Amino acid sequence: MKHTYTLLAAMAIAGAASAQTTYDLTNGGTTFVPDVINMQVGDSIHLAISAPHTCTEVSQATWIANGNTSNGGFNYPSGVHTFALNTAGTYYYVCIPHAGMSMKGVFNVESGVGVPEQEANAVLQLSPNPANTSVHIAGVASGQRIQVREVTGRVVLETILGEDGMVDISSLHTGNYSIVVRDEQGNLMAAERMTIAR
Ligand SMILES: [Cu+2]
Repeated sequence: MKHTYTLLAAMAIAGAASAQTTYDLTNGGTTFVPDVINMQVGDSIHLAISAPHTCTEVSQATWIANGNTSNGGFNYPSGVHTFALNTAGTYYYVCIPHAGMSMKGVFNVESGVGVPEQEANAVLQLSPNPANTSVHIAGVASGQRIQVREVTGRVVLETILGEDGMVDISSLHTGNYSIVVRDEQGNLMAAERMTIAR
């Protein structure tokens, strides 16, 4: 019994240390599917997009403006590509022909220790972050649709941001999430990582 337990524990530790995930990213018409991917450093993207779409990294400012000027980062034409992201941070990308239609998405790449990198983000300011039972969202107008997603991409909470900017997250368990803001048409407006710690 003890032997079995020790073996399982060793396997769990080995798995946690070496686990790498490949996330599929494709397009449905002029939308990236999914348009938010939460991942860890070293995880990969398996990109499969049809012509004439591209997956082109841009600056945050360009992304917000629905522009299509490359920032010199990754820039994949239509087809199938697999690539890893080995530095933590938020990566913004668009489709060059359709950026003006808000065909865009983000990769939220976290460092392997489960603590998000702190970085300036003019789009969404979450406070506190790590959060406990509620989080204050600044940087978007009240009335916007807010989604809270697990690392897997599953939406676990959806609400309309009130005047006070507060979102009740007391029903969610501790862990890493992302907060995603969409407009009335469902277009991705902003995304930021959030940790819940208690
Ligand atoms: Cu496109």
